[in-house]
Amino acid sequence: MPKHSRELIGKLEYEALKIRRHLIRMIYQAGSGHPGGSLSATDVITALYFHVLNVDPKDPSWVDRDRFVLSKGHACPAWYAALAETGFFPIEELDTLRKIGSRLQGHPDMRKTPGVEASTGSEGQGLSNGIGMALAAKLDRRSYRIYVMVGDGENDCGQTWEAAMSASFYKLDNLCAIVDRNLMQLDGPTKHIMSLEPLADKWKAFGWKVLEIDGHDFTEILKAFDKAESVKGKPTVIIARTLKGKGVSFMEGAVGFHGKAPNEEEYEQAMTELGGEP
Ligand SMILES: Cc1ncc(C[n+]2csc(CCOP(=O)(O)OP(=O)(O)O)c2C)c(N)n1
Repeated sequence: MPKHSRELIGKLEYEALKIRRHLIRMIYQAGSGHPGGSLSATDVITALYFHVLNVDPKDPSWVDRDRFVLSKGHACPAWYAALAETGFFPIEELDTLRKIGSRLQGHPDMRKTPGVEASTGSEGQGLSNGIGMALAAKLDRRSYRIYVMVGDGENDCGQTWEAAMSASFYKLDNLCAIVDRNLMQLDGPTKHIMSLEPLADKWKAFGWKVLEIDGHDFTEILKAFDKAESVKGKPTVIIARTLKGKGVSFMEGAVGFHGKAPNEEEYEQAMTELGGEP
């Protein structure tokens, strides 16, 4: 029997669809937010929370938990939905996104939200956060792992590369970065704003084990996480090829939905396409 059964893949596909519905509803109700980069990140985040991460929603600060940092913090609606669906806080709370006093702010706040390990949203800083956590695990001789998702636009930030250099210098094989390679950033295709290719070669040159996968194929996502866990002596980066807006036809590849909520008509169409009640 394959290690990742058809049943598991089906469950992850089902959970990802729920997360897509949640995040579209949350952003619509808030009237603001980032649907495009949330939808591209959804499948990797789903695989992490519903299969890979060793966490305890009832004890978010458990010392031996795996850590996840969403460096591209603007995609937090997908993260909040995964945290709620796995029991970190009530699902009804999702409807408070971006409201004054809510624990679910427009960018993740580690002081407010159970399960959020690092406050992010200022691009380029999450990998450094993850490196601190990975070094701490090594110093304390603990076996938890650290996962950091970065955007491809975020790879423009110099701090990402300083972090990349130090992670391999310190041989952080308990660290796995995921690049959400949706080929877009805030106001256009990454290649028009700052050329990133050859991206895999760059990460390799910085001393990382590099895996390249389809970031919407759960079999490939799970295999990559298994592989990352087996790599010794260096950190691993998974370059996940994704589609900005994945799952909602008029958001797919549409730069306009980087940071814009759907209007009522768009919301209803999106929910119909995602198989949910508007
Ligand atoms: C330091 C910093 N500069 C600029 C921004 C504004 N900003 C928000 S999202 C974004 C683009 C991010 O692109 P990417 O990381 O590829 O995200 P995705 O396309 O996956 O949503 C930018 C420039 C920011 N959040 N932080």
